[in-house]
Amino acid sequence: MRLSAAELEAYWENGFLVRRQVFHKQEVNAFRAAADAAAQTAKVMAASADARRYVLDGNSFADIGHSTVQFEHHQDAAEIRVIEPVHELHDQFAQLVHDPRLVRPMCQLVDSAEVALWTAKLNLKSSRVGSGFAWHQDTPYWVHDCDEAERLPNVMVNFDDSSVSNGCLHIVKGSHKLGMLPGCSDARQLAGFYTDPAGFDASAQRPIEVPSGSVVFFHPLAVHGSMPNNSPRQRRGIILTYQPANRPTLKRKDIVNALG
Ligand SMILES: O=C(O)CCC(=O)C(=O)O
Repeated sequence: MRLSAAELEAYWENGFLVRRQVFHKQEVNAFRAAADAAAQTAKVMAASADARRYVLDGNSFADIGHSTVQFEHHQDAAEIRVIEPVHELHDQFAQLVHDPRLVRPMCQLVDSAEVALWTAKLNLKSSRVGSGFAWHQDTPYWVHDCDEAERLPNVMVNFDDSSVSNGCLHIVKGSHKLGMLPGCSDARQLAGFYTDPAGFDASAQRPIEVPSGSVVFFHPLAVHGSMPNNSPRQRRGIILTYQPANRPTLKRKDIVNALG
């Protein structure tokens, strides 16, 4: 389960590393069912009296306690795009946080004997109406909550076969070496969170086209994003982010040490 020397070298050189079909068909089916159940729960939460609904750049969000639910980007969208954090919404995801297939490599990437969860995002991308995500790095989102934002590697577990046609993740190879890049400065409310395309070479982007059950580890400074899903196929996945053990999570501020 540990990353080989060649895999580690590839991660540090490229800013990402793919391992194909780490999770078996049955496990993937359970993740899909959990994703659909979590989306139903999130819809109920977002419609509850406790939810604070708001719109940013024309897109709908709801904050319920320490959870944020983001809806798809078309007018009056009912489909959910992102739930963060999601590990508390379904046992399947609560257990996945501790899976040694993720945790052992993460200990190497965090450079710590033990790791804790930083955050867990369910990224859904519905068929036909699934929205893209503009180029960004993760560190600008996290730098105010963590003193070591460069020590927060991600792993995305793909629940569906992912390709350019259903809006797979794209990562700009080598971009993690550029440090924290300037954000955009246009009129969008969230412009500053999107990386200014002048700061990196978009031609170095690599689409992460993988079969379901595959995982991609990627650096928090790696510029990444995705295209819309105009296909008839969903693209569901979870992105788990880890940190050294005994540190609090991004949103709830509890400590979720990984047991794996
Ligand atoms: O699901 C996507 O479109 C990309 C997700 C992503 O880049 C992120 O959550 O940081």
